[in-house]
Amino acid sequence: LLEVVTFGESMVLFTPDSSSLEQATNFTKRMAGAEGNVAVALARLGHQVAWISKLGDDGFGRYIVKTLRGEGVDVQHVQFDRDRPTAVFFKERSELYGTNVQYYRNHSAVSQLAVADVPLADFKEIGFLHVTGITPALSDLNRQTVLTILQRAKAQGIRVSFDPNIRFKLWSQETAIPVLREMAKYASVALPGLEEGELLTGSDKPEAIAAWFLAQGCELVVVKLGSQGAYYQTADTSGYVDGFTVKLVDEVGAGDAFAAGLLSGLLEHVPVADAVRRACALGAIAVCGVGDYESSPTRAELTAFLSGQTTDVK
Ligand code: KDG
Repeated sequence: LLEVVTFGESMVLFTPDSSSLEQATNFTKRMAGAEGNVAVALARLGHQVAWISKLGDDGFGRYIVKTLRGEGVDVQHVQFDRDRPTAVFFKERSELYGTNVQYYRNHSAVSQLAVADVPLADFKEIGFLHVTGITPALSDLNRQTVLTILQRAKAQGIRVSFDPNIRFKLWSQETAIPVLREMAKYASVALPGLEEGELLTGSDKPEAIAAWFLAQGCELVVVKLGSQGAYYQTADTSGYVDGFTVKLVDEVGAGDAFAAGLLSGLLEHVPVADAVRRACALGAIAVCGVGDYESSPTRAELTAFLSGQTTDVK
């Protein structure tokens, strides 16, 4: 039985083998995309998860679908578009200037994803529908699709988890903020980062950010505080969970791993603080390796990490 359904865009990611896009001659091909990352992280922990999207009917699209299927993600609702390509993007990371991404995703296949492509009626029994604020930024149709799907999910009693994932390279602040605030009204679980929370609520205090989301109708708000951990709040309980100390290699994808860890804990009905700790652990593990999803742990690796054991074979 499916536990989580998510939809959005996955892309081919090229990372230059040397530091900058300008200097690079060789690139490594990978897969990336927020919702797909969440799906892989959940599948690696043993959860049943489906990812829905449109991809180009091209080699990159087949690579993405094979990669996700290989990870155990249900891709039966993925469609291929003959006329529009799979999106690609490039990521350069410099010690001095941090990470910079360059997208080539305008008019990609997913921009045509419509309400009918996400058959909610088939998913009545799921634990969560996971959405991010990236999808409504991709096209006007995608914006309508996301908002309509969220309205229908709420009407059908499907719990929605919402990661704002604000990407100002995709849309302006003036356009993004009202749409993301609207999305918050349909969410059961919201996962803003601290800066995102500030943009959406006007406060930089985790408690006030959480209170705003609860007032929109969310049941659980988890404000991500990076290496500091996270703050969570529900109607009955709240608290801070410490982060884990790890060596940062590549921070992109940490929020997606965090979301997967939280959903995993909630699906297993562990106490909220333990679900948030699992989320922090997945986020910490994700930043230790290159790539968005590659270092996401299996269940055994997560257990070892949480108990402080190493997995060295002697
Ligand atoms: O969360 C990671 C994503 O940001 C990355 O995989 C690319 O989906 C992506 C996006 O739109 O930035």
